[in-house]
Amino acid sequence: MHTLDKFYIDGTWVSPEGTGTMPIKNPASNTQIGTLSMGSAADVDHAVAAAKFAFDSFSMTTKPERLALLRQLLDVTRRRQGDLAAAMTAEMGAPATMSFDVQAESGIGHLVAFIDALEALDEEETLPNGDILSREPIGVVGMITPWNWPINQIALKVIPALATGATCVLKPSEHTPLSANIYAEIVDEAGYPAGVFNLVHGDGPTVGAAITAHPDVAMVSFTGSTRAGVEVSRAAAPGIKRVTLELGGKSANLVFADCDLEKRIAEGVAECFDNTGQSCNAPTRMLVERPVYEKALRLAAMAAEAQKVGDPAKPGDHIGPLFDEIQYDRVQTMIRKGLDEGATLLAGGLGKPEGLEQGWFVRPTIFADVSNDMAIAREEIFGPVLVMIPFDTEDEAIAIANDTEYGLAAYVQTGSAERAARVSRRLRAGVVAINGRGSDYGSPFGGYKKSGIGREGGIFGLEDYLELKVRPPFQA
Ligand code: TXE
Repeated sequence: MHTLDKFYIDGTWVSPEGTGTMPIKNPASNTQIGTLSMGSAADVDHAVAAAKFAFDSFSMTTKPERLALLRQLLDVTRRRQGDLAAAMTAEMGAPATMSFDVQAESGIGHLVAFIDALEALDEEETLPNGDILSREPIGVVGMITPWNWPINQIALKVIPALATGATCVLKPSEHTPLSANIYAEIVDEAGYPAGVFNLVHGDGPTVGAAITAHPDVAMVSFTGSTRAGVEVSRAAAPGIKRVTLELGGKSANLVFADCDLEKRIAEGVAECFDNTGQSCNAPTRMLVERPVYEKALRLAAMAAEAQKVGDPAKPGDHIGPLFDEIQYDRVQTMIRKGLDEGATLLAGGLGKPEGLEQGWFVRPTIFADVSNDMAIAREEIFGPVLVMIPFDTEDEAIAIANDTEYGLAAYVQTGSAERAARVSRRLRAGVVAINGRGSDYGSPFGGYKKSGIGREGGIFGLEDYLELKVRPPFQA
């Protein structure tokens, strides 16, 4: 049993002012594995005061000093990769192998890319007009992260603050506090000055809202639902804070007849089911060119059949459960909607897979003959549910792909380099993957339209945390 009854504030673990608690649950067994103390606005005040005080000196550190600290952070993160992975498996059901190789590894991959980006960043330069431009850390940054990629999201927010000389208050998802606590231990061991990084646990309406509205918080970086993203934007507006948002998606995967169909369909299905479908950039709408549509349905059904679901504590390439009962109910409701809307069920369906009745496991599901105006094609389901839609022309495929309120990612499968470039240019999405290859650590991640504001990762991720200042060249 884990008892998380301390917050990391001002370089030390302190008892919270808040008095509430919440169970920490394992989604595979639906059993309680710990208890989390929930913070209050007073805890946020304490953490922000520490971050504000620390900003005075941390913002004046040199790039070599910050690079040295980041390299220490890298050493400790590498050493604790297994602990991070085990925590995420326990608290949100990421399968052991994937949790280590991808979920926990993201804390290392992003860090290496941020070190490269900081090395390349010009903190001061002379503009063509002779004025001097400097890039300075923005101040205290409030960070609110979700439960689906816990360390990935924490890394994308905390590291650019540490890299630029900003200070921060992190509120991780109340559902994934174990990995967040380990991350705080990592930052502590790396030797950051007190107050540079602070961790306050709690729920969105209490702690999240207090961070967002706090007058001494200069910027809020949020990842989560579009609903909460709107609330964060509203609450931050009176303080004229900078707000970056990474929200939902309903990303299209455009499959053209000239691609390696067997491979691309199998991979497209697996990518949609990865992390049990709980990824903002999951390719959840597969658009298939009509002449190969029937064959694609057969291949997709085979891929769904081959998708193993199982105990996340065991190594292997299976997927685990959804992360909690609310998410399970949401996914069941959407599958029911798909059936009611008249889509053809190609694989999976309602209920739990056989033998996995205890946890929040779902059946990997595919709907065929979907039209893009059905709810299952428009709403983010956040479970292993794929919809397949046929198209006749390239123009039609692009129109369907862009006919969504989101714009995070898009996927293109084609044997033609010209088509890949032509189609990518017309897709209204921040990240385009081609033939199974996505972008690497250090590339900007973020979306168009209701998928968000700003970009995370690498040099563009650093820029979000910087203010620009100009002054003339000195003349006596
Ligand atoms: O998210 P919430 P939920 C989507 C996905 C999922 C749905 C709901 O479709 O099914 O959102 O998930 C904090 N002020 N995504 O309800 O509530 C909250 O405490 C400040 C996509 O779990 O948005 C947590 O730390 N903060 C997404 C974080 O927001 C608030 C990842 C996310 O929780 C707040 C997660 C408020 N008013 C869900 N309300 C992605 N982009 O990948 C909540 N929070």
